[in-house]
Amino acid sequence: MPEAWWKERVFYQIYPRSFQDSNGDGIGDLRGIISRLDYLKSLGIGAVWLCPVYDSPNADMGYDIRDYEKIMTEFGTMEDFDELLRGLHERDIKLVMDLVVNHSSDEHRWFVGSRSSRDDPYRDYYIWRDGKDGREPNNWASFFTPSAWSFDETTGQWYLHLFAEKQPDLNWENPSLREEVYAMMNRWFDKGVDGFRMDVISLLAKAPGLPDGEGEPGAGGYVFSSEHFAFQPRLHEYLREMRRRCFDGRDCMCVGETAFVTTENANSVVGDGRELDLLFQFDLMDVDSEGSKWNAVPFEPLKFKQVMAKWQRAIDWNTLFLGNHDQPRAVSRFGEVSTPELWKRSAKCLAACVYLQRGTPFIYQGEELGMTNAPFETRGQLRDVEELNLLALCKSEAELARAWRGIKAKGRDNARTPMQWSAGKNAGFSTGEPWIMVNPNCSWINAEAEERDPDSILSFYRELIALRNSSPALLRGGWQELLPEDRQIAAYVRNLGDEEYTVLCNLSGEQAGLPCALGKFGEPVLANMPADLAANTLCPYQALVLRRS
Ligand code: TEU
Ligand code: CA
Repeated sequence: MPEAWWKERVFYQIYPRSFQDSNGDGIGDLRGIISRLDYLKSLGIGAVWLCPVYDSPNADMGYDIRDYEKIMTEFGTMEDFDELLRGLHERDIKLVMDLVVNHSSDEHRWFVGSRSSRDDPYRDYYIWRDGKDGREPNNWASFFTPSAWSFDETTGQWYLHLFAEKQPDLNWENPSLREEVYAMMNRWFDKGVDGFRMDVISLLAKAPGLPDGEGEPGAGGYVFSSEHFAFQPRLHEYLREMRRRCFDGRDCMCVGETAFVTTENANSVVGDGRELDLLFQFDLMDVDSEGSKWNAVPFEPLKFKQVMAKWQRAIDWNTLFLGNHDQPRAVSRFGEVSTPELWKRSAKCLAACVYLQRGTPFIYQGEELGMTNAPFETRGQLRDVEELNLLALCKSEAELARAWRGIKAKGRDNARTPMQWSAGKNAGFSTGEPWIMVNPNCSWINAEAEERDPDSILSFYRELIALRNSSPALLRGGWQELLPEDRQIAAYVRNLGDEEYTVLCNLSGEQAGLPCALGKFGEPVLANMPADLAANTLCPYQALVLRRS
């Protein structure tokens, strides 16, 4: 019996602004995606996660929605959207929309009304509070600004924004607000979309009374108080209501971006299918930083595989990903880019290691090409509000140098440089001036070149996805770890019935020993380099998948 479709398909995440420009304005758009539908099909993926395409002033690149039911002008029209949806469905590719309902844009009509007067019918769609002794209502810091509060002169109160000032938090305690969100979601479902990726869904409920955080004060003395706004009790009530009102009775799916999820609370939102179907956890994204994301620490294979194993054991069905639009490029942070050979081999090794586990793979655009971090040097090249706000806080050369080290290693713009289609002008992304710098290495890292190379990362991703799609054991089999203590090799077995696969990945840059010859694990079915089955070692970044039945 096939499982739910979202368990049987590989997802591909599209950041539309940087995927393909069709009209030469330097900004990716829906018609650009339409022109690449056959490329998407050629990957073997079965679903697309489309980052926000709704009308937005782009304070946070579309994660600040001004109208939930209008397409962002620079991305195209609703007719373009309908054509894209048809084009995907004709190719048996599902479409999952990114939806941001923890906050809206401050230019949304709800907030324009809400801030106009304390008696406005939309006042209570947002979180307004009186200040305390002339200061913010509490000491909360935001993800993007020192304080999570901004004062509004017109009505003399503060409003909450866990992200940028232009992203006021919606008040989910208000049933009218919730009703409006559900109605909007159902209208998108009625148009034929197949599901939603729910942005920072774990933050919808805030602690009653909005108490001060007790943690370490950060910039400006404010305290990042996620213990008061993540996984709060009423979250489950909202998610269950949303499931009943929007998802029940439809062949659809809901994947939540569950910031601050842990292996302890994960099953409270995905355990019984009454809330989310899938969740994104970020423990793997945090293995190369300590405390703040900006404090990069060396990548350690053992830590990486321990996090993967912890999550394979913690919940029955994981999402499997190496990056997204908020993360630096995987091969630059977890692989090796010092030589073309190691760049190619390590990118393939990471993919085999992560995507053959038990769960649903989510590939981020350009990852299948081995796209790398970009050589940002100046503030003028940056576009991300998170990076720009970080620089704005720096008060000394030393702080600036530290911030730049963080931005170069972990900045979100690294994942947002244009898709590298060819070695031509602007990497074939646009005939106009792109909205953000094109990575100069598009001269050799590009789809056109990799299409022609059977040994390319692109070719490997196609083989990997085809192998997964063809194998019940890889699609829905069990998972058992091998060599748990090994500091270099990630190894696990996937089995179902009499079909068994062993995945062996040397995540390190050194030779690694095995307890037995490779051939003992079966017949090789996927490899990122020639393998000597009599050997009991793996070369640096060597990956090998063997099948026994
Ligand atoms: O991300 C939320 C989130 O947790 C990330 O912003 C992450 O904390 C940060 O980038 C790491 O430093 C979602 C969206 O994916 C992101 O693009 C938005 O900026 C954010 O929510 C606000 O909507
Ligand atoms: Ca365009």
